[in-house]
Amino acid sequence: MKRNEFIAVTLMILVTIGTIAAVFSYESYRRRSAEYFFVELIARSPNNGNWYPKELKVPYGKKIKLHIRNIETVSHGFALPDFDTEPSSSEIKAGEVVEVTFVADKRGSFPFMCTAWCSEEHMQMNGKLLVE
Ligand SMILES: [Cu+2]
Repeated sequence: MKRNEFIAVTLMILVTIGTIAAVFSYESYRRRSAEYFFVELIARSPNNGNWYPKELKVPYGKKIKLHIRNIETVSHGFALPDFDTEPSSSEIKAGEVVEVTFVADKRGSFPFMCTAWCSEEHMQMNGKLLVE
């Protein structure tokens, strides 16, 4: 085999192995993130539309990852008292996103609410989590 041929064959083998390795590592990364059911939640004061969506539907038995985005200029908070969330309660500063995880290990309808005094209508800033 000529030297150039040898180099070309070696390169082809390396590229093939590299591609296969990349596909497998991407697959395993994808599977790991699929362990979680992702939910986006937007925090707004009641006079500005309230939580969006106000009813969150999640599948029973799954690990849930909530991304809560505060699109306002005041701080909000989040609590879901019927579940063992991590963290147990959060402050969501103006413009920030926080991540809350928990296992949806109970079926039914459960309240979530704002835990920061954000406006006169603060007490109405609540929503429902539906686990089905
Ligand atoms: Cu609030």
